[in-house]
Amino acid sequence: PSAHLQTYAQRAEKHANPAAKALLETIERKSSNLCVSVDVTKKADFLRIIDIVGPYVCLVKTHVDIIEDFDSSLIDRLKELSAKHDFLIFEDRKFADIGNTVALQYSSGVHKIASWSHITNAHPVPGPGIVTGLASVGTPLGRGLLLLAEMSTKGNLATGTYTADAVRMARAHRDFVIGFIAMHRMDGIGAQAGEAVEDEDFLILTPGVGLDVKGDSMGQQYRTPREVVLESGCDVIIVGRGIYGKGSDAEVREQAERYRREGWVAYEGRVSP
Ligand code: 5FU
Repeated sequence: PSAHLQTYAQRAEKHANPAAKALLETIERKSSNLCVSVDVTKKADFLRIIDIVGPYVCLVKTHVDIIEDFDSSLIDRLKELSAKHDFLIFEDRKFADIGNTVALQYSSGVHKIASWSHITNAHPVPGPGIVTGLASVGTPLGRGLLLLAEMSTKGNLATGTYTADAVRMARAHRDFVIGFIAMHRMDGIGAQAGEAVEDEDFLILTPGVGLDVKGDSMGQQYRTPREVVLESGCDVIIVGRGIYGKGSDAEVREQAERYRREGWVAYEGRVSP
């Protein structure tokens, strides 16, 4: 059967990339396909929210460049929380430059992303050199890359042949590119006639997930976990303001539990209808 009709555990066995395998195993172990995006600007808030949602997530997504009081101790604490609560880390860096530059941005600077982030992502717009550049840093460390094949926002340009070309770029780098940021499954998209792609299993991580509102004032569009996981076949739901934007710690915990449950019920409905 198509990969998304198999269990996360079955799929984990077939992945060679260490980050993809670890993510699938974590999802299975914690019964959670929830990734929380912690888009806050203060170190203390960032760590507090992660400590609250940690038990309910497989993955924590970061934008470390928005943290005003960033320093290397933040990364030490983040790694401690990752071990304490058993989740992986995804820096949503959206690299978009030439291979040589992204290799430096990934390994160096203030953030040294490759040294702590299991997964990161890149726009395919510069062409395959962006993957080669990031792989030169990430592959020796056992990291995984997602390509942005689609986006969640109104009017975005990642559609049609652009999306198909992103999938083809990923197929040429199967050891390092573990999947996509996308709104639905990419199975067979962009394949040449006779190209054997039936067994491919790219992970689909999907932002733009919310249960209470349809969007924001800047083009974000939300779908429910059911629409994303059951109807569109995506693997991980990414939720930001729907969880961390809810006020009290108790409410944040409650929303994390709620999205974990909704995401998991949708997955169960998919693999055993
Ligand atoms: F690639 C994308 C995309 O297409 N849409 C997104 O929303 C990434 N995102 C990220 O997911 C965005 O940068 C936020 O960090 C997060 C969504 O946050 P929200 O608060 O759930 O809207």
